Amino acid sequence: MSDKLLVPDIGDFDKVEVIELLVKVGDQINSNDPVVTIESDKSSVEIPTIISGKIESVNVKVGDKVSKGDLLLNIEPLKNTSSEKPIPKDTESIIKQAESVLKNEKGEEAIEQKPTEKKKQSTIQVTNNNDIDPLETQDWIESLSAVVEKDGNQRAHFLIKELINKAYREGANIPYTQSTPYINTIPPEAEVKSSGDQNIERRIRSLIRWNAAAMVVRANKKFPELGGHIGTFASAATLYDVGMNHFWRAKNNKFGGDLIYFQGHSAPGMYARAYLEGRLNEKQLDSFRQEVKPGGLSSYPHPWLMPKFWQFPTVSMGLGPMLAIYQARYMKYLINRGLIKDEGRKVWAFLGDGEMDEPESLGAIGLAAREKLDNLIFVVNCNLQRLDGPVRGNGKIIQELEGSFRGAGWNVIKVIWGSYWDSLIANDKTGHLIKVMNETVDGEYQAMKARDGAYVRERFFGKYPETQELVSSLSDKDIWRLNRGGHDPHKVYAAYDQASKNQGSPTVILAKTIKGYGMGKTGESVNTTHQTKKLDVDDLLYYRDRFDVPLTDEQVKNVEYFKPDEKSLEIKYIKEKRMRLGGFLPERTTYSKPIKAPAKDIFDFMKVSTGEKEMSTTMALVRMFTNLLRDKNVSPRLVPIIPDEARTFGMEGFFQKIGIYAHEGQKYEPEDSAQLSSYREEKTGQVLEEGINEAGAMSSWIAAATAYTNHDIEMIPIYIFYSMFGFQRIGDLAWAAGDSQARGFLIGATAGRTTLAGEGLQHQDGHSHLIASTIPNCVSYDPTFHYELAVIFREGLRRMHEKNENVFYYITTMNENYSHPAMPKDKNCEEGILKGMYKIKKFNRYKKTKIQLLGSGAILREMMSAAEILQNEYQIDSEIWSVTSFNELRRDGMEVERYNLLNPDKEKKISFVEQCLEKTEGPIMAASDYMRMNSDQIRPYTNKSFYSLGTDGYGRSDTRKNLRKFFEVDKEHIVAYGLSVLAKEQLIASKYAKEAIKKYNIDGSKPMPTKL
Ligand SMILES: Cc1ncc(C[n+]2csc(CCOP(=O)(O)OP(=O)(O)O)c2C)c(N)n1
Ligand SMILES: [Mg+2]
Repeated sequence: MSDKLLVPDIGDFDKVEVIELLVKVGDQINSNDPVVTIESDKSSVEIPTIISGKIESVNVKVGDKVSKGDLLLNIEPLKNTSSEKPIPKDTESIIKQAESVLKNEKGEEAIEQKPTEKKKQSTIQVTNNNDIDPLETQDWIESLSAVVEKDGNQRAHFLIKELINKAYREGANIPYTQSTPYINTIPPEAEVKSSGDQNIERRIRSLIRWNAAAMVVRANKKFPELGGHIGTFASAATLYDVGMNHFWRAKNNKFGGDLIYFQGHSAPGMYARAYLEGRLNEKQLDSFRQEVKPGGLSSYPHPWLMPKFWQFPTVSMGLGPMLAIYQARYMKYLINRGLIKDEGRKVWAFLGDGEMDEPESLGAIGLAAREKLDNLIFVVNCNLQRLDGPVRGNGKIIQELEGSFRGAGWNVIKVIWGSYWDSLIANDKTGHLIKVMNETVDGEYQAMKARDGAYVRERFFGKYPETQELVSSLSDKDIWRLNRGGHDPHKVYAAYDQASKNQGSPTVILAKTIKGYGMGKTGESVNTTHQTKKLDVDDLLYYRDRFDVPLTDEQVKNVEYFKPDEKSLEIKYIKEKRMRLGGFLPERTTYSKPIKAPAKDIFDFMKVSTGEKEMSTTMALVRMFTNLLRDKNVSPRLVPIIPDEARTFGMEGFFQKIGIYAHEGQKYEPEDSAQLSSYREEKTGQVLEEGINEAGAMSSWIAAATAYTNHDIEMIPIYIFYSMFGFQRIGDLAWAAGDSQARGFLIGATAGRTTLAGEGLQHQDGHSHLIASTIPNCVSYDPTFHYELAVIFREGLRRMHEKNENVFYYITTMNENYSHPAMPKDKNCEEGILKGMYKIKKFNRYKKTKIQLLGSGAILREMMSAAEILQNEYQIDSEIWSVTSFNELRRDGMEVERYNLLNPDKEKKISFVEQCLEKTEGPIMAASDYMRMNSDQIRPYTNKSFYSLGTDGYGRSDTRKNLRKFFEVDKEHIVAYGLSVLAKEQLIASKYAKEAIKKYNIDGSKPMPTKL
């Protein structure tokens, strides 16, 4: 007896066309193998079998329309499996998960709560003036201390939580606080000590500080216009040094390497270290910010300019934090999909406290906590200043950030006070010191570090008699020496150690530092520090003395670099530390293997006519993806990235087919589990379904598009977005992608100003191609027909992922349904598609008057219709060119023009535009669904008369027909304008144009759409 495979629940669709049979009679098939592809007017989906066995009969053929319950196949089932009903996949995974949870729960029960080690009695006491019953308070505090001592922190935490819950239930309105007192999170007794030689490390750090400052000062002396920053790195030197000496592991043949996002403005410090390490020489340091000649050092981290050094562009503030979060997330994605090993690698991101005001900086912290990114560590250098002044003069940035990060679920480590404060805090029996610490605002903290010890005594310790007393035995110099946590290598080490070991959540280290640390009167903690790039001789002498740099006065005056002998302890130490950590950082290398581009025949179905069948280019693209998923080389590397728009683009079939990535799998049975396109989340899922978050999706795309260097695995990310919410929304990230040498596809779907009919002003894109054209390594196309898309996409795969060219593709697709012709047989067609234009049709009946019509994307078809009218009604011949990329044509034109200007004596080269058009007759009229500027781009590269039509102005909702009329890119306007152009060129009488304007009811008094 055979089993019947029926059409499953396909959602809201009925009578859906079978477009492909993937099996035949006699084939042996296994559960989940796709058997047919069906296609509605919006999307195409493969139907998998749920029965394993041999196919006895195929009961449908291509072109049939099927609905739920229709018979697809008769299958002779495999023995043993026939009687067992297959458990639907979702249910199976839910059962597995439930079982694992049960196991976990048991495991957790079995874990005994270890009481924490006995600690010194807490020194933090409440000194609240509003305390109406201090004795009662004391009772409660003592009870709590007893619990901590006897049963440990966990128990104390539990009791406090219960108390708060109880109070809420009783109706008490308890103010919610997300911040802890203004002291270090790690108490001194819990600090893990560094094994490093602190003396040598200090000497090394001092040299790095000096050389970094010298580099900026020297560049500025040579060319005062060059700029540079000293104050940022001066504040962060210890934060970097501890990481470099003890924590950050480089990539080598045994380990994938930690990924470090360096704060952009601290670049001089990284160069100064590379100099001591022998990676850069003095000549290179002297070419800081002089990059026009090869070998210069870029102002900030730019992989494009220093491709063997920098890994991540960070200087557009706010992008680094976001990119780092998605980088860490993508690392887990690759691990969970089994594409890379889990080696415990970390992503570290260094950020400025001012930078945290960028909405992007905090925008994705929720995701990091939700996805338990314990491979992620943020270090926020809280020097309390940004460019103009204090970050939070009237408040406390560390406390504010602590609240935000704790609220989001991060592990927060505050590193506020250095070791010199330890004994003072321990002796603060009354709690007044902590009270002053809590009460003092950042503006005051900053001002104190711009003054001296006496000032601090008066303004800080002088606030209460108790704190005054606490420092009575300290000299002003001692008080001045009381250091901030971020400058204390012991405190920084302990924080990094704890952060590295933290599990289950991301960590943020909030390190308090001083901007311009060590720069003295000119730079330390003063509002102008950020832009200080000149230091006079006195400042330099002060800086030398402050850090004991072994240079003579004369050498200081000459602002000489200092590098100890290769055999010196310092150089040996610095190198040995890095060798133990696997190599130098930062360093950008690539060992990924190319992916073989799929055979051409995988795209063959897109080169034949669709006949009567109408489809959009978005749908053609989705069909193409489905086919690509059958290519064994390409399939596992595809990373579809969709910000909550899969259904809009007809991509919901991917949910079942390749699953949605979810680090916890799927803990619920989805509402639509019985349906073919059910919302299937899985730990090994392939689709990145990012939610309504274009910036996050773009960050994911960048992580995937640079996996070839950061993870040594070539991936093919395809981020498909509403074109209007693409480049316009995430333009700066796209720029960073170019800098990062990203390789992958960006798809601007529902593109064009008139193609997306009913959505209106906010949705209709008429300029994304222009923005794309600003990125030098972004290759962009606006194809009309499915074969154009196929040729472009395959070439993209070949260039980027097989030949490893550092370019990325932006392709627009539309949601307008029409039939697609077969690919022209002309052997030059493919070349033309890729270079930007090819002749698609010719009208040559009358051989009197001719016009060249250049149409792009959605408007090409209007051009083709207009050409027919021109021939049939006006006896005008024409040649129609499909322009797949004005951007690419312009690039070619610019290059050719430049060559000709530079080589006036040589034979002239001819631009591709001119190659196509030079021998043609008649003026040129070009149009696209974008602003006129799009087609105007090629105007300079032909000597012929050139006219542009386009969709300048704000979009609005209406039918496609009305919109095209409004923007004057419909066939009627093209005819009328075409006749006008011919009249202007004196090729026909003007009356024809006038008549056409009248005939088509074109209102000449209507204002330009830009004014409406
Ligand atoms: C998006 C963006 N806006 C503005 C700037 C210009 N800028 C460079 S550094 C800086 C101040 C940085 O302050 P902070 O983040 O606190 O870093 P710090 O130098 O204090 O460590 C500004 C405004 C920039 N680089 N990027
Ligand atoms: Mg700052």
